[in-house]
Amino acid sequence: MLKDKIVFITGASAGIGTACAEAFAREGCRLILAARRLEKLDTLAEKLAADHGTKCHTIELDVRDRERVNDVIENFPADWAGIDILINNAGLSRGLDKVQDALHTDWEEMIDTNVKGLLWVSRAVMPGMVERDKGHVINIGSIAGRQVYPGGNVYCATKYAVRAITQGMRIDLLGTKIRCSSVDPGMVETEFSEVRFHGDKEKGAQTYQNFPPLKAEDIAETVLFCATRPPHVNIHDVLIMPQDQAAVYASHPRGIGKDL
Ligand code: NDP
Ligand code: 8X3
Repeated sequence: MLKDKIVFITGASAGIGTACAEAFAREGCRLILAARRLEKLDTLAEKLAADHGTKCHTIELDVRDRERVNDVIENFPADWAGIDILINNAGLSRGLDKVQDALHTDWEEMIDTNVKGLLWVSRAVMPGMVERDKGHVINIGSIAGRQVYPGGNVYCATKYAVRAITQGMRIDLLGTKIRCSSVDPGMVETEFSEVRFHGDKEKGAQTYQNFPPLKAEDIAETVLFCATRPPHVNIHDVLIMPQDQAAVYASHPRGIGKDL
């Protein structure tokens, strides 16, 4: 069903983005892989080529840089221009501080990446989808876009924004054949927490010690599910949580190594 489809994944150098690349590569897709760490993308592209014969186009891209986003997308080689699926995954959290204590630079980074970056990429890709009257935009939201938790303030605000933007996209695309979905995970073990704590690996790892978190592959499978429904079906959103996480800050402390 997805053979030879062109899938553009932002934030493909780690975590959920990498897992999505692997999932769509297994389906025979061609992949545009974007992130700031080009060497990671190139290594991933080599692995996917060896494992599945996947054709990849890798791009060093900071989604916050609107001019570069436009330039890159306008100038894709002709055989990469017809993007079928856009996975807006690039995103991050910074800090877990109270509003009265937080760093404004953390706020700017989150808003510029999670909200404005998603918009810049979507604005550049969606006109081509509308012209071709086909495509699927899949935004990675979060449980944090549905519930606010202590210290989550601005990160949660960005994910509430993603939820609003996804709903807005669906309304704006009404009458076209373009689908728009969001996949909203609870806690997933990736580089996310290390990034949240500004590179503190130990503190990042502690986040995942209380109960078995989701794996990036769980999210990739869910994204793939959204992308493989028949054309008359649009999955609006999927909330996916670890079994031991009933709400964003209500979890069962099962303990380390105690798998379900
Ligand atoms: P990771 O930190 O493992 O991966 C984040 C990815 O985003 C990396 O590939 C990173 O690449 C990329 N990225 C960050 N900033 C930019 C930027 N300015 N331009 C381009 N790429 C960027 O985290 P996850 O895989 O967990 O996060 C992916 C998405 O999932 C995010 O939107 C996150 O908010 C969301 N999410 C995560 C959850 C979790 O618990 N982990 C739960 C719910 C949602 P590079 O640094 O190379 O640019
Ligand atoms: C990431 C999940 O719970 O850390 O979006 O906000 S959480």
